[in-house]
Amino acid sequence: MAGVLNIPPAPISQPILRPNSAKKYNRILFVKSMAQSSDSSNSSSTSVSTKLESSFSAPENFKAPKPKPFTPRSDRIFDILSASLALIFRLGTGALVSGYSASFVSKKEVPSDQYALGIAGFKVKESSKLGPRPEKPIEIYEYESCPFCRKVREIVAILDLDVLYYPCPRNGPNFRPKVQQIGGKQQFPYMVDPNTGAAMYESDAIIKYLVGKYGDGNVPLMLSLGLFTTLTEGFAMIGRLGKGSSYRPSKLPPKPLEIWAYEPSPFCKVVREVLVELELPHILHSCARGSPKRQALYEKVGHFQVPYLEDPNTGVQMFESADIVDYIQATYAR
Ligand SMILES: N[C@@H](CCC(=O)N[C@@H](CS)C(=O)NCC(=O)O)C(=O)O
Repeated sequence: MAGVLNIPPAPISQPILRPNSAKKYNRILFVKSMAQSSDSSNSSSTSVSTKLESSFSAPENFKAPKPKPFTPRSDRIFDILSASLALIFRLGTGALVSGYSASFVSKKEVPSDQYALGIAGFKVKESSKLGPRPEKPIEIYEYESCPFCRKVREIVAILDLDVLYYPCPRNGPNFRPKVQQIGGKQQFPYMVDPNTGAAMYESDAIIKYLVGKYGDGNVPLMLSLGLFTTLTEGFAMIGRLGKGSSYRPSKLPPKPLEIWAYEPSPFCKVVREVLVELELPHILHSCARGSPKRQALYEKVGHFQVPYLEDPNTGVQMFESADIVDYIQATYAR
């Protein structure tokens, strides 16, 4: 049985500035967020209808695999190597959260209920200095192989934000029209902050907004180099040959999937690609090095490794990138 979610045209609640003029942080559009706008009584004939399937279950005989840190599945080694190229072109931008610091301590100094990466008989104790935390996830409309979208995903990792991503692959039938409807044009990335009502296009404007609200106000160097930033973001994607950019028919679930991940991890990249191609909305709990969410996940499931997926539509919870990709395809691809 299919349900229909009518997304009403976003009521404009505050001063409007043209979306393409949102170059400056203080020149922003205010719209009601998608997450807030579930009241379909507002909908009009111009609203975008998103068809949702109502019942999903895990594939037959599904069994969650055991986590195997830093080990690609043997048939996916090339995928992981090609996704790792980005780390070189972007000098690891997004791998560490704001104010990251680390110290090596002996294994005995870290209690067993505390997350710490083990290296060569030592443990790495990591910490961060994060800005104010948003109450609700930031909403971002974007797609994987767009260099401007990647810039925004890197700042999301650095600021350690949780984001509700609405994938907008080429020919995607659902969220591209939605951006057109709420922002006025199909341009990506497009961000809505349901905490403030701010909404804007333009990667640099989004980055400036996010560091101002949820960081220390400073744009990291690797994100502030203009053409150099854009070019290296483009080169970062060469290895993946356009993966995560074009729509593949899918069944949309009623609830967003939840994933613990961070932008530069090659293991996380391959999962994001399939989420985007199948246009599956997902809440990404960003977990770059130094993120306090690493400890939170460790406490929640007794282990830390990313990617980690929780699917509220089927109850599946799992580690292991290659198996997560197989699971998502088996459950949601048409
Ligand atoms: N076999 C796993 C490997 C995943 C993995 O090793 N992820 C790294 C991040 S790139 C991790 O979580 N390492 C543990 C840590 O950082 O503490 C997969 O394919 O998902």
